[in-house]
Formats: sequence, structure tokens, C-alpha cells
Amino acid sequence: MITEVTVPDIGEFHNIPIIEILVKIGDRVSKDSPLLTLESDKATLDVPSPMSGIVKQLKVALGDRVSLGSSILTLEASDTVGPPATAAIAPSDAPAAATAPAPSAAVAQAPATVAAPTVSAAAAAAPWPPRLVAVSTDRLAVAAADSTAPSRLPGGSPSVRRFAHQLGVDLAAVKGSGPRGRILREDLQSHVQAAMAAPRAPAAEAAEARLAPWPRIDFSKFGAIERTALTPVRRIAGENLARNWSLIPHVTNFEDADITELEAFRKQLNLEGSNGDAKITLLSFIIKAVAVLLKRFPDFNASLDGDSLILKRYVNIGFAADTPNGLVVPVIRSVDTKGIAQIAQEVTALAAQARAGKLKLADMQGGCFTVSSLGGVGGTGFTPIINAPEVAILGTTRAQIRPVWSGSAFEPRLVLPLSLSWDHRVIDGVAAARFLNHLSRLLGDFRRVML
Ligand code: CAO
Repeated sequence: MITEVTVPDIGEFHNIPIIEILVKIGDRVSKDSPLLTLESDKATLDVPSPMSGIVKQLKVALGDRVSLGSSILTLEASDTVGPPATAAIAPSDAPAAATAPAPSAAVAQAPATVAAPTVSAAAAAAPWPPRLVAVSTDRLAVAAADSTAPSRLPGGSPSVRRFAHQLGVDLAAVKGSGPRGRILREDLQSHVQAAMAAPRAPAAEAAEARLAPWPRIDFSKFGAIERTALTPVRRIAGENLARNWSLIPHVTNFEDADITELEAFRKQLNLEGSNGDAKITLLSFIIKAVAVLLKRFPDFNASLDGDSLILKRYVNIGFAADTPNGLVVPVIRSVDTKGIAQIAQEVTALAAQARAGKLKLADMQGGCFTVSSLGGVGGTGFTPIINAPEVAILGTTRAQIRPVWSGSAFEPRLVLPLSLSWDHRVIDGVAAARFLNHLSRLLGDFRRVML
């Protein structure tokens, strides 16, 4: 029986190129072995075989662009090589978790769908995997794939890329010995061995960071313990936070904003609001004020790209949202064109989706700057980690009544602590201090937003 294999549901991605074809006509493949590799600008995906069989016809070539339902190849199923195609089809209403393996930062495997004559591609498409979208928290989550993706074809499989990422090896420097120059795991090992064996210049030796190995401790020697797996969101966010903290020269500036009048205004707006309106919290004012500042301080709305700086002419702002599974950063688009009520409504809706694990990848993409508010919880200041490839992040903590000198007396004023972390490769201390100072003044008198 000849079965046509098509591209499965790959979430938000459309028209993405094939960077590797891993089989040829006549190859015998087993169920779940990778057939080809797709690469979007955000992630690399292997398309595994939905069944065992023999490749009869290849319908795509390297570099072709494919989307959901695109025909890839035909497979001949036989009793000797595996079960018939229909047995491999995941029911279209099957839960994603049943068909999709847990995603990772650089690797996401999709069960291929089978468009046999009696099964349409749409009907056969497994709901793959709505959870991936939620797991990919933000640019944080998928950017790991970018850092190891080669700029030219061919590259390595996702697992090889991940391995290279773990080793800190630039794949562009590795010679592949696989078919069509494909980089294999052994190539990486040889590359690392050769690098270790190479004589080092004294200067390089001196500059090298010498890290002690991570402590491996049997904690059970000291008392009862319990081991739990990190959630995918926490694991992926953690990897990206560690990368950002290590690679970006962070500096954090602190400032206070007197929000006594703003708070009165906020309360008034909430009193005037009708039942269906979202509650307006300080966060919406902060996001709006930051949007205004990103226009006035374009270097804060930028990303490093090699030796260039990309300046963005759009203003999308992400906010850190605490969820039971870990931290995610939904993004509000075109904040410069939106009013406070609309921003509050979007914050409320996105935060609810985040907590329910229902954010889509698109909800977390395209951010220019992130606001991390711990105001609902407490604290007097913290050093937020920049959400690469952004270049700055604002942290806010709980506003408190403090005695402020008015020039003639101490007055009780509501003071909001602000913490701004910035990338010293792009921003200088004076610019950061000015940015924070302006922010403090905007929040101190929100009419300044209109100037
Ligand atoms: N000062 C004083 N009170 C504040 C405040 C501040 N800076 N910010 C918020 N509040 C108040 C709100 O007005 C609200 O008060 P009421 O319950 O009386 O109405 C309360 O604190 C709770 O606010 P909230 O947290 O529900 O709403 P928010 O709009 O301020 O924040 C969200 C929404 C999604 C950002 C928040 O719930 C959240 O997840 N914060 C955590 C972000 C985080 O984890 N940051 C750390 C990242 S680094 O690891």
C-alpha cells in the first residue's frame, strides 16, 4: 500500500524551508525516524515518519518551502517493515500529549500525518502540539535554536544542534562528514577534541574563564529529599535566563517615582469603570509610559545584530507573568497607539491566558522591551535579567507611602521603586539614568505622556 506523507500541523509556522532531507528513494525507514528537517526563523523541527516503510517517491527538494499538508514523499508499507499506514495515524481528536513528545528549546518533533486516499490531510492532522506554543514562552524559549543554527545549508539535526549548543560550539566552524556535509555527533566530538588538543596562546589561556564544575551532592545524606522534574516552561526559561545573564553585561539603575497623583487617578478610573471593564493596575500606566520613552530613547528599542544595531520603529512591550508552570512574557503590540483602558484589558486577558497555559507563540513574539512587575507582591528593588535580544528591562516593586521632603516639610507620598537593567554594550549609564529619570517624571505627572 502506497501512502502519502504530508507535513503535520506545525503550529504557527507557514511556508518554511526544508534544510535537510534525511532519506532517499529506496530507503527503509522505521516509524518515528526523521524524514526531513524544517527550519523557521525561530525553531528547527524534524518531521518523523508516521510509519515503517520504504521510500518510493520524494516530492520535495532541499530548500523547498512547505506548510501544513504539503506532500513530502510516499511510503510503501509492507508487512515486513511495519504496520499499515492507518495504524500510524493519530486520531485527530487525540490529546496532543499523546502524540507529541515534550518539546525542547531547539528540538520539536512533530508526528507526521498520513494523507492516505481515504484520509484527508486536514482530518489526519494531529493537533500538534498546542502545548509547544505555550512552552515556547517567548523569544527566550526558542532563541536557543537561533544561536546554534548554521547560516548555510546543510547543518546538523536538531539533536546535534542542541549538543553543539550545550558544548558551546559554533556549528559553522564544524566540518560535517555525513551525507551532503551533514554534521554528525561524531563530527562535533572530533571538533571539540581537536580544539582541546590544539596548543593555546598564553593570552588565550589567561583570558579563559575557569569555572569549577557544578557541585554534585547527595543531599539525601543530610536529610529527606524529594526530586521533581522542572516544567518545560521553567527549564526553557531557565536556559535562556542563564544565557542572557552570562552573555549580556548587565547594569541596573534604581529610581523612585512619586505616584501619589497617578494612584488617585487610577482609583478614580476604576470607580468610573463599568462592570465589563478590566481593572486598571499601575502596570498599564507603566507600560504606556515606557512606550512613550522608547520613542524618545530609540537605543532602548533596539537589538544587537553582530556589529549592527537594529532600531525598531514599532513599540511592542512584554510583561513578565507568573504562572503555575513558570515565568512567561506575553507581548502587547503597538502600545504607542493604545490607551490605558485597552492596555489594561490586554494585560488582563493575556495574564489569564498565561496562567491557563493557553498563550500562543505569537502572543510572546515581537517584544521590544519587557516590564517585570512585582508590585502586587512586594519588595523594594531587584535586578531583572534582560530578555534577549532586547537591551533593557524595567522592574517595579511595591509602591509605599514614604516621607518626602517638599522643600519645607516632609509629606507622605506614595513612592514606586523602579529598577532598570540595561545592556552596557548598547546603552551607557548616562542614557540609562536619563531614561529612568524621564520615566519617574512621566509617572509623577502623567500629563507629560502627551508632550
Ligand atoms: N505597588 C502597589 N500595589 C501594586 C503594584 C505596585 N507597584 N502593582 C500592583 N499592585 C496591586 C494591584 O493594584 C492589585 O491590587 P488590588 O488587588 O487591591 O486591586 C494587586 O497589587 C495585585 O496586582 P496584580 O499582580 O494582580 O496585577 P498587575 O497588573 O500589577 O500584574 C501580572 C499582573 C500578570 C504582571 C502579575 O500578576 C504577575 O504575574 N507579576 C509577577 C511578574 C514576575 O514574576 N516578575 C518577576 C520576573 S523576574 O523573575
